[in-house]
Amino acid sequence: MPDFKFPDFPDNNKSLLRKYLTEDIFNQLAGLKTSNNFTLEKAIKSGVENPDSGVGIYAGDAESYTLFAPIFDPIIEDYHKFTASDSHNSDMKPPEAAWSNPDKEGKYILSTRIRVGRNLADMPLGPAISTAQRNEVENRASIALMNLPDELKGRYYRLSNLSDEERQKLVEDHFLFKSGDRFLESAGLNRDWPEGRGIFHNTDKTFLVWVNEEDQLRIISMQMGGDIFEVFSRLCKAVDSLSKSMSFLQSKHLGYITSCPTNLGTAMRASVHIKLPKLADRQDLFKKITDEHYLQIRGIHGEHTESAEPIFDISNKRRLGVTEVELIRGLYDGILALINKEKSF
Ligand code: ADP
Ligand code: CIR
Repeated sequence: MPDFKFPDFPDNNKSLLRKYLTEDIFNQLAGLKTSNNFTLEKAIKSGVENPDSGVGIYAGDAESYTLFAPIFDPIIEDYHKFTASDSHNSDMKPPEAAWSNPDKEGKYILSTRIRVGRNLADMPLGPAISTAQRNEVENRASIALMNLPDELKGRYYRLSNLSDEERQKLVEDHFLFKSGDRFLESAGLNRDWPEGRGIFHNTDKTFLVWVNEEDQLRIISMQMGGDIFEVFSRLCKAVDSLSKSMSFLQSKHLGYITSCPTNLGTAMRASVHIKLPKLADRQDLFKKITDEHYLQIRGIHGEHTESAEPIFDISNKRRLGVTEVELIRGLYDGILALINKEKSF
């Protein structure tokens, strides 16, 4: 590790990594290694190589979050408003009474998607996984996915067996992850690409599972329109079924453990693609409402993309210290506030 020095962050680096990595913390952690040989150098490579990172750090295993706690803890607290003494609870039981669609006339919400990330309890996370372990994850996932009930039934497609056209079409239609993400590349998450990666989906593509991208499993429920309750109910059913045949990495304090600290806890991102032409011209108001409801605005082609049309991806920003049901409720209320404001112009 002789060349590993305190990073020379450029001024335009606004990441949480830069905000919290002091020389003291660096010197304290630089020589440490987890049992999977994961180091601080590997953890911060993405944030150092990509100055436009918002966060800039990844974990190689559950132990990374404790061994490197002096840097992970303040980042987790800043992002999720969750302190080292807080606790996390999960609630994936859809409430008895269904919530109504926040956009009953179908004028604003184009589609709804909810995903959760999961990793296997007995494996390192993607940044520290070996080729053989990653292939073993794919093997176990494809077997578990063969036994799903009813509308969840579908087929697993290995990324290496898809033609470029098939892959591209799935990406453009918002069903599949893109290839070559530079943040994941620096984090070691693209090693051996496309080996061990793939996508499962049912016939209607309302239930999908990504295998071995940023997390070992991304379990996804999505459909056109704004029926958030139906999308959430399908996701809960799928996660429940998969939990019977796979054991997921979790801790009492951090909930489900993921490679990126922004996904800890519920590992859930619930989003709508929503058309808001008037609010698009009032960025100050738009941001005020999303901030009040702890929501994030992304472009509609996924993270780190811009929206050319006035259509936005609006999702819950926090994932830790709040239950899944509470996050869905928060998204619902925030969407309602955005639609009401849009109607008021
Ligand atoms: P993730 O949610 O998995 O963290 P991204 O922001 O990269 O990651 O989004 C992944 C894909 O999901 C992208 O193709 C994006 O367009 C699509 N997507 C996200 N939200 C929705 C939605 N509400 N409706 C349709 N597609 C969506
Ligand atoms: C970054 O730091 O920007 C990337 N590593 C992704 C971080 C996770 N996403 C997010 O906060 N929206």
